[in-house]
Amino acid sequence: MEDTFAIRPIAELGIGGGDPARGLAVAGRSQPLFAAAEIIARDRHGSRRRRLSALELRADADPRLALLLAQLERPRAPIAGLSFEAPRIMGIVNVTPDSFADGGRYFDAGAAVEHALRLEAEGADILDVGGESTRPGAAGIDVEEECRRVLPVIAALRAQARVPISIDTRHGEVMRRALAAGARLINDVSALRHDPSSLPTVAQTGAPVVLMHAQGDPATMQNAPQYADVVLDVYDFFAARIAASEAAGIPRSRLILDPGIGFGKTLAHNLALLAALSLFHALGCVVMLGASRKSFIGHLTGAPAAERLPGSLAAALMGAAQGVQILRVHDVAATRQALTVWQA
Ligand code: HH2
Repeated sequence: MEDTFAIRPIAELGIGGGDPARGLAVAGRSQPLFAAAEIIARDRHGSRRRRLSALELRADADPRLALLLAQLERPRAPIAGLSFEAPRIMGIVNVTPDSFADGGRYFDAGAAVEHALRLEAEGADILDVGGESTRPGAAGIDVEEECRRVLPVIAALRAQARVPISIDTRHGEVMRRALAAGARLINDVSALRHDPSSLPTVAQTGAPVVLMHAQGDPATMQNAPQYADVVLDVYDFFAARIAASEAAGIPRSRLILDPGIGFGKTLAHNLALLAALSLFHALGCVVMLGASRKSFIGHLTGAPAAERLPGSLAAALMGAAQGVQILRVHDVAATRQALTVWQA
């Protein structure tokens, strides 16, 4: 196992109440500000944690801390024309017959476009179009069928929507054709590992990409997922995928990291990740969270997918309070309202 060295901003100074000079500002933003950080070091003997105040962290002579601190605080470059002073909302457009929360409702291209335009009107900053369900147990689909589903929707949205469109796919061929049709951003739940052509495709096209963590394939990923320490294992996974992306010619400034809630994770794994989202900022990328209507809310509350809006909003605000820059959600209007109140 490679050694892990990480810093997790903790102790939020409070909305509007912090003195920027005394706090840690994630990606150059004034909200949220953190008073301290947990320094985590893991090697084959185990992990050690200690706490430093923001002032102690700045004064520490360890060059590894200085590097992580610089990556934590550096403002993120805009992606697909979007800046990140405040959390952005990605609205989900599933052009699938079988998605877990809304399968079949927007399978028709016209219905999908209408739905996407409604999400834009409700305040979505990005529209994420997907043609393949990656819910637990889902079987993969043929690339031609995936293109038949998503390309007409992307082409129509390119003409009618003002916000950037992202393509949710694991396939290099779909990425290439979706970008040609007007998509600006790639969202890959396999972090460019599922299809060997995806890494070179993203490198050549210059598109920004979401690298999502998943353990295993959708068909089998919920069969007893295991981690040594889920939070640190996901952190190490991101570090490795960032290195692979940079080696292929994709700069860090074009990468978005998503811990992949529900993808090869138990309830305890999902909750541990939700509680530690701020850890991922020191990798120097935009961080994204997709918790909307997911099973962990059902496991905690018993609510079916259609009745998980309150839990989804709570999870979105947990993300916002930890500096997450993009929230991937089904319920855009409600999330926008929650964020407006959180930010006020
Ligand atoms: N979750 C899903 C699909 N794509 N992409 C990212 N980056 N993060 C996520 O958490 C994520 C994702 C699953 O949700 P959904 O699209 O609603 O369902 P399905 O995969 O069944 O279409």
